[in-house]
Amino acid sequence: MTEAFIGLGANQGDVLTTLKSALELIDAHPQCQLLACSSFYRSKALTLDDEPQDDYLNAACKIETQLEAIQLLDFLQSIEDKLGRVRQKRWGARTIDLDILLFGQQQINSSRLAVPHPQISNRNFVMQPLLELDEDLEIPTMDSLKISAKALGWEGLERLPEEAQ
Ligand code: A4P
Ligand code: MG
Repeated sequence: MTEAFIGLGANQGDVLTTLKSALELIDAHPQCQLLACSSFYRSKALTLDDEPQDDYLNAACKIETQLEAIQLLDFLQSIEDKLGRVRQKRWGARTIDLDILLFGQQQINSSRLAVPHPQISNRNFVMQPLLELDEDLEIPTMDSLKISAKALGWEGLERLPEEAQ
């Protein structure tokens, strides 16, 4: 059994409903159990070009799974497909993106999978939800999550108010 953290992001369509559906689908897998989910956060889109994109909703969840990391990736991609993800350009707008942020303390660098997710330390919309789930979370490729998150701050990021969660 492995404890894993998954990042959820969406900026197209009915984003809150889509993210909640993804969480239900993850928990419905016989070999995945949803242990906890962070709040939902609104974040400015990080893009690779100048084309404007809608804000994202981001969150993270903690699961326990009997799957191997690559099987979890296949499963998460099947959920993305089911929820209408169309793969256009890299970092383009999307109905749903599910990233494996951490898979136990494993470090993986294969053609399909990089874990811990290489962008964690650059993204407050990933670090703040992770902190909410586990203040003392240890990430093998990073110094203290708490200190890195503090250094990055809250620019472009806000927690959705309680009534909108
Ligand atoms: N892949 C490698 N490692 C992983 C991993 N740990 N988890 C591979 C999931 N997938 C992983 O992903 C492309 C390929 O990455 C997959 O086929 C898988 O084999 P994709 O979802 O098709 O494309 P992508 O998401 O555009 O690319 P990438 O590089 O995964 O981007 P990111 O890091 O997911 O960033 N702005 C805000 N505010 N909020 C966001 O959530 N997300 C992105 C996408 C950009 N800007 C954003 C946000
Ligand atoms: Mg991705």
